[in-house]
Amino acid sequence: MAIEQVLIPDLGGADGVDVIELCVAVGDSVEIEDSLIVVETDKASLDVPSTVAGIVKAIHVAEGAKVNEGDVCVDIETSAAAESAPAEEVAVQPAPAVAAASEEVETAPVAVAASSPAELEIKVPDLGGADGVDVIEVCVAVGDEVSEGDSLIVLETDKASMEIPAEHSGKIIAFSVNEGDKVNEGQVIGSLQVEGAATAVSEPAVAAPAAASTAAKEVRNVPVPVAAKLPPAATGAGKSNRDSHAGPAVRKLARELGVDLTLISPTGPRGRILKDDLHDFVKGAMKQLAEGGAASSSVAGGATGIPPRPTVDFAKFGDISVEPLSKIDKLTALNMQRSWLNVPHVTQFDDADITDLEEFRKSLKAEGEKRGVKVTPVAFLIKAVASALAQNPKFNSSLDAAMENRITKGYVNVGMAVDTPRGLVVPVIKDADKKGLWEIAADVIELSIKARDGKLKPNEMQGGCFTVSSLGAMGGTGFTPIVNTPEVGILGVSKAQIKPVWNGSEFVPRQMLPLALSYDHCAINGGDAGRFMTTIVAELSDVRRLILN
Ligand code: CAO
Repeated sequence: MAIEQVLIPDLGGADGVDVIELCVAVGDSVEIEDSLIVVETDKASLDVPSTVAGIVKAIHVAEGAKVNEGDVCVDIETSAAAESAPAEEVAVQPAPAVAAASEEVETAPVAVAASSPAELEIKVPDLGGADGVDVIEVCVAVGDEVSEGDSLIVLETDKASMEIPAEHSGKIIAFSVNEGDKVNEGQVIGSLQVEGAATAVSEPAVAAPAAASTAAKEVRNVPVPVAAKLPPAATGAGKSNRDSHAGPAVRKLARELGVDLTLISPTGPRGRILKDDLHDFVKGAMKQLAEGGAASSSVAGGATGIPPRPTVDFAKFGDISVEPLSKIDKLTALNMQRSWLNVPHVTQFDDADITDLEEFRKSLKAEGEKRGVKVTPVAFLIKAVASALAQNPKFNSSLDAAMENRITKGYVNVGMAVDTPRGLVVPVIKDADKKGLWEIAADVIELSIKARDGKLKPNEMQGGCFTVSSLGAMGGTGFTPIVNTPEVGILGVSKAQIKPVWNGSEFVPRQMLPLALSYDHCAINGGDAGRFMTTIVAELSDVRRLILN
């Protein structure tokens, strides 16, 4: 039997990336390049493809878990081996059956087959060092029958939420935590009566995928992420969110959108609610609103009185084609809407005289060809913005979500909006204040090529402090960009034009670059913005000063 392990690929240095979707289940046949799981950073989602064809034998990650490069993702029995075994034989088996089947017996934890009911303590698993973690949802009550993998409670730290699954199937006979309690690793939170099931007592009560117990010994040695394991299908009419089966990412989004999960029809494997289900539900609710129906009380937006987008039957007027939005487009839409609704935007305008800068830029052409780097206007813009951020730290800050603290960053990372066939992405030029013009120009080229080729790594899109959005190559005299929250400002750049400028005694032709600075008026006042914009204009208008920075 040949079992191949598919590992989490290079994530470009990103750590603790969220698993947002499992695309396969144990027993599924997969081909090379089939998506196994989907991971998501705050900027992008990436499919982890299978590197071999065969049958999924074990899944070592769970939706909501955090993974790192090199983590074991899925075990696949390669096609040759799979052909000799019917599908049923690769399905998950109870631990004792597997324990009897192979040499892994020797290394497996002690498994005790209980023929009469056994009482097991339910313990809080390894919480990755976090103490006093909030219980945000209790999913079971005394008397409930649970299956292995069903969610018992949902915990939330300031970084992530995680579901704690049942280690075994059985009946809850005691349960001692309530919503709002705080729990610690190892804390006993209840008891489970287990009938005639194996009680693998040597394993900690960690959210290990069920399939792990059926596979090779390496599986047991894999560090198990402290995170969610999704439960099997929901049954019966849901009365509260606890009865809904959804991963932490989906639950978090539902909380943010104010959506009651019990009202959503799941389409995921084993009845899981996917992010798409949530989006479809919100769209449906908005449509209902548009059609004059009662606003769904489960959608917070419905209660805010924001008029929904109209639903129009465009086909009535001629041929139409309908294409689903790309994942990037959907993420952008969500981010833009969140920013638009949460952030009081103010946009202020100015023109920078870039006549000297352009002359200087052209003079760099020959050297640029030698170095293999073209210095475009965006490189100068990033340099000017980085310098202005260093001089005006308020623009290099974010407010926390509760708007009680300002977090000022000691680094200056500038995001650059790049228009790609897949949608808008914003790679980040790190430590832009410490880089020279050539280095920034090289970063601009490298990151925009990667962006267009869909090759950006998550960490290349993270950590931005401020964004530059240049539509200069496309034309236009001005636009009002939307702040990439929680950043507090964004600079929109339009096409430079020769304009007559009064120099005190006559009009002279100067090349003027239109700039639009949008800012979050919760974090930035007009005076701050005026100073910041003046700094940028001064930097761009005096190229000697700019390149000395
Ligand atoms: N005014 C006049 N000309 C400009 C200009 C400006 N403000 N900015 C760039 N140009 C010129 C460049 O000089 C270049 O001309 P030459 O080849 O003759 O030198 C040409 O336009 C093309 O520039 P470019 O696009 O290759 O390079 P860039 O550094 O200016 O921009 C990038 C790089 C990645 C920012 C840009 O290609 C891009 O994707 N812009 C779109 C960003 C976007 O979509 N913003 C909206 C976000 S909100 O929806």
